[in-house]
Amino acid sequence: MFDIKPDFCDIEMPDAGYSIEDYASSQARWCSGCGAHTILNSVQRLCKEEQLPPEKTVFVSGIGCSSRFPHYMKTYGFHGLHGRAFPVACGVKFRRPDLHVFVITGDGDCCSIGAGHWVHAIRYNMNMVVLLFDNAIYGLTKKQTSPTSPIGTKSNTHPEGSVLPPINPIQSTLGLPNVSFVAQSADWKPAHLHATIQKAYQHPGLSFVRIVQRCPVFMHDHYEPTVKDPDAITVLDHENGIHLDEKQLSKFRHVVQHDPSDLVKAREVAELVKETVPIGLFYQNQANLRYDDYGAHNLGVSNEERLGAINTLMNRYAV
Ligand SMILES: Cc1ncc(C[n+]2csc(CCOP(=O)(O)OP(=O)(O)O)c2C)c(N)n1
Ligand code: SF4
Repeated sequence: MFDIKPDFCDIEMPDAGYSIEDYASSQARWCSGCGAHTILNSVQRLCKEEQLPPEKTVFVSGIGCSSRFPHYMKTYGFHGLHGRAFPVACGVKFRRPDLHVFVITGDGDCCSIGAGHWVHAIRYNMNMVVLLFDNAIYGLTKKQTSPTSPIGTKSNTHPEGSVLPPINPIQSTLGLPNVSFVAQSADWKPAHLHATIQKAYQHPGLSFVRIVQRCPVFMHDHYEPTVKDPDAITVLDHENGIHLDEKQLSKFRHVVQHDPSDLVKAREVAELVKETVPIGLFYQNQANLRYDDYGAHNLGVSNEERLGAINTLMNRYAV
């Protein structure tokens, strides 16, 4: 007999202050040198800085190397089906707007099999942080062409080199209705990456962050020149953008001013990717409608009624 008590989500935790150890779970099993390690460190740091209660924080992923992320967090997590992180995360957020929701997805997971969900999650603009780990390849399944693989990428599905132009996830997201936050960073620029994740967390709505992520095992030749070339990156700077101090900013050779309230300009800047990798905040609009706000105001269903419905449903399967 299922009888979930209404107070199950009101657990009082001691106010001791959370440390990194309160968020770090088992040792990450990604390859040595994989860019995902830096992203994990940055997210754990953010959780500590923001003192996110682990029992009020959930990481939702699909399938892929990147999607193993929830296993390495001592929070709630949902390692779902390939391409299905977004609908799960939207369901969680809609029913539990009090939770801090993060989506971890790969370029195959988000831009291929999950592309339909990606489009609608952006449009629903629920308050969550989406981190797209873009290594431009299917890593877990050992090197198939992904929708973001550059033309000519030799892979197990295209031994002679891929033939189609890749999707630019930044440009595609900027083209969607109700888009409210789009940023890009690179795993080998940890200060910028962390400032980007902080800014994304503070945004009220869906923050879409594409992280250019090294896969040294299957895409070594693709990333190595970019990582080593000081001219390969252009920083988008603005007082309302991603904040870097003077010292951090001085480490970049190419810095351009970009006002993140200008959507048309943001789409132009996203094209820069052909010459360099632009990192920074492309676009932010805090005024867009959020479907989780709409839900909270319009559902009119109490916690007790919801739990009663869950208990009734579960009892159908209890013996
Ligand atoms: C429905 C379904 N289709 C295909 C697969 C096989 N599969 C598992 S991971 C993956 C690709 C992962 O690539 P990406 O999302 O880029 O993540 P990465 O491993 O590179 O982090 C595929 C095709 C699957 N598990 N489920
Ligand atoms: S295969 Fe690539 S993406 Fe996957 S863990 Fe190894 S380095 Fe990372």
